[in-house]
This record gives sequence, structure tokens and C-alpha cells, in this order.
Amino acid sequence: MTTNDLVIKNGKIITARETLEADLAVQNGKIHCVGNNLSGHQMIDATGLYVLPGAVDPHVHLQMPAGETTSSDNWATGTTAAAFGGTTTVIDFIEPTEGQSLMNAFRERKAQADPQAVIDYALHMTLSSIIPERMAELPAVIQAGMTSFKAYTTYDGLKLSDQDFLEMFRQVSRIGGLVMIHAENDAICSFATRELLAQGQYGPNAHPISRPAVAESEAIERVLAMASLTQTPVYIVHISTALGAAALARAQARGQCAFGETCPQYLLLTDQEYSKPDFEGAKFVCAPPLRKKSDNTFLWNALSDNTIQTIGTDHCPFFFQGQKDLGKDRFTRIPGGIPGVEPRLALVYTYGVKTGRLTLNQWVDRCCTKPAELFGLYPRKGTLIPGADADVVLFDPELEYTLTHEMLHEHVDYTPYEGFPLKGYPVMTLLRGEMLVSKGQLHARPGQGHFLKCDLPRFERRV
Ligand code: DUC
Ligand code: ZN
Repeated sequence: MTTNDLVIKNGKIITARETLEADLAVQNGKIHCVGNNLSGHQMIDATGLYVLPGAVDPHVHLQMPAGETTSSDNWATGTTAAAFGGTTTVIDFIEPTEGQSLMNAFRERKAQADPQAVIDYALHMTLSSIIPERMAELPAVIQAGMTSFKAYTTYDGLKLSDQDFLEMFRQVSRIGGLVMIHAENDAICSFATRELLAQGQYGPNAHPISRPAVAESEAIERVLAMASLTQTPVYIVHISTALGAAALARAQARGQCAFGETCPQYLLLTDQEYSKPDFEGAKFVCAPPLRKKSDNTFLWNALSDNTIQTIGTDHCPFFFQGQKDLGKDRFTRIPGGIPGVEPRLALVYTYGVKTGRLTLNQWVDRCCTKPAELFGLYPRKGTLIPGADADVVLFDPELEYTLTHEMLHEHVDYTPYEGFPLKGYPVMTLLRGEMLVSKGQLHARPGQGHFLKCDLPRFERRV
């Protein structure tokens, strides 16, 4: 019998389906087995710790061009921050430029990520032009490992018309892919923005009014209606409102194959943040905007009752000094996006599990397993079953911190969660059996992360 490379002993193993006190053995970078009294060349004592699958963040924007600036975490800093927070896979986006072929854009994005990434990564393909030449590339894109396609209902240069949505849904459906949608009604947002500017409202506190809740729910209802016609599986990204989550729940009740994501900012923060003095509200400008306490509560419930399947971060950081201040005179020029890739697991544990809103297994499911399943990475990622990559997080449920920007590794000058008390924090992160982070020390190397080809997702395609 061969001796295991590594055994994590005496921990409490938490997966999406079960909780058990056992040892976890790693061999050749894969989970070998779960059992008792296992031994290995290297042993890690996890007494008192939770042992989880490495978390999967299905929604990040590293080095993302945004008008005249770029999101401030590059692939090295962003994936390092993710590793410190217990995330071992991120899924970012390819955004082809106007006229660019999808496959060229893929090659460029991969060439940018490969030398830098310290954790594994996959990519979603953004579709902003539904011309036959682009659609003809879809099989090659799937072959290359991108099986999810992102489409926008808003933003000039990205948004699709309803006609385009229908055509794109038809094409993606035929090849078995999943469509992710940023859903905000563009006309409502433009109309509200114009009115605010005409009234001389230029500050960050106008931002949430410029993108009201009905803009989200209308767009969700509409794309769901169109997707049902073509029987296309859809995933609504960053759901921020009770109205939007309720629209998704109604479609699911009708039998539609539709999934949802929310983010810690929509669970934990509110639009009160935009009224902070000294332009501090700009730190919270993201689209969709932060909402009301009642929306937070509704979204926690939607996670608990499985209306919403995943918690991503939409990590898209911009420095307060030097980037957010591009919009000093006009909120519409504030680069949209906030950081969050690092504290996701800890925030959801403290404010989801410790409060009784989610079970331990739901915590793992929403942050690790479901993102892997929906995007064709399961069972390689998101689980601890034998044969899975040995991406493992040791999480100390007793560690107490007050979250500050200084303790994080995100390349940005603030955290939206400054001062949040935390109970529980990751203390070790392994990627394919190799130590990335241990007791606050980084052992990872840029380029250690692999590009992951996603399989076509498998779920029932009901209307
Ligand atoms: N919203 C943001 O605020 N930033 C990145 C992309 C998005 O959809
Ligand atoms: Zn996003």
C-alpha cells in the first residue's frame, strides 16, 4: 500500500452534503480518501478546524479595462488575495473588443493570466455582438473550455437588444451552454440618470436612485421570458433586490431552468453608504447598486431556500484615491465596482452561518460547490470526494478579527467592510495539494494557477 503524500488529521470535514470528523488524504495533488487513522509523509493537525473544499468565486474582474482606467487587482495580486481568503478557483471574463474574434480575445486573456495566476482560474465569454461571424465561433469557444456566456442588458458597447438576446439564446441553447445575464433595464437607468443630472444631483448619493430596483426586476423578468421561449438555461448575476429574486423564484416555480447569484455586498451593505461625507460614498459605487435592509434579508432567505444558488463577489476594485475620484464632479464617471474577493468565505460564515441564516453545508455549497457544478468544474473543483483536486481550506471557526483594509491583500486602498467583526477565518489554503497560504504566510508562486477548461454544464433543461 502506498503512503499518502499528505494527511489532514482530526479536522471537521464540511462539504455541501455532509459534516464528518475524519482524516483527509492527498495523493498526487488529488483527494485520495476520507477515513480514520490515515497516515502520510506529511501530516497536518486540523484539531478544532473545519476542512472545506477550496472556494470557487464564479464572478471576478481582474485587470478589467473600464473606460479610461483598469480594475486595480491584476491576476497576481487578485488571485493572491483570493488564496488568503480560502478561494482556490476564480472565474473571470473575456471581453472581446469591438470587431475582435472571440478566440483571439480568449488567447489574449489567457496569455495575460497564465504567468500571474497563483490559483486556478476559468473564464466566461462575454457576447456583445451577435453577428453570424461571432456565433460561428461558439463551438470553438466551447471546445477551448468556455461554456458560459455573459450578456448585458445595459452599458453602451456591451448591451444587447431583445432581438439579439433571442438570437443568442437560440444559438447558445443549441450547443448546450449557459447564459449569464447582467440584468438592469437600460432605458430606466438612462432616464433616471438624466433626470438626476438635470436636477444638479452629481454626488455618489444619486447613484442608487439612478439604477432603481425596478430596473433590475424588469430586466430579469424580460430575459427570463425570452430564455423560456428558447429553453435556454440562464444564470442571473449579482441579484441585488427582493423584486429581482422574486422574479427568479416565479420562473423556477414555472419549471424554468434558471439560476441566481448574489454577492456579500448585497447581503451586508445598504444604500445608506452612498450618503457618507467627503465623497466616501464613491467607495460603494457598483452596478447594480446597494439596496435596502429588506433586500438584504430577502436575499439571505433566497439563498437559504435555494432560489439563489451561489455567492460570487463581482470583485472589481478601484482605488479611492486616483480612480474613484475620476467621478468627483459627476457620479456617472465613478468607475463602478467594489473589492471583495478575499473576505467572502469569512463574511458569509460570520453573517450567514453564525446567525443561523445558512447551515454549514449551505455555506460550502453556495461558496464552493454550486459555482463548480453550474460552470462545469465539478467534481474536479468544489468538493472533497476522492479524485477531486486537493484544493482544501482549513478554517478556524473560533478566530476573531475586526476586518480592516490593512489585513487584506487586495490591491486597493480600502475595503467596503471596514470594521466588520468576524468570527472565523481561513488559516490554510492548499491548491492541488500544494500549500498556498499558511498562518498568514504566502507560499504561492505566480504562474502556479492553471487555466481550467469547463465542461458543458449538466442540468435539466425544462421550460
Ligand atoms: N458592475 C460593476 O459595478 N462592476 C463590474 C461589472 C459590473 O457589472
Ligand atoms: Zn461583474
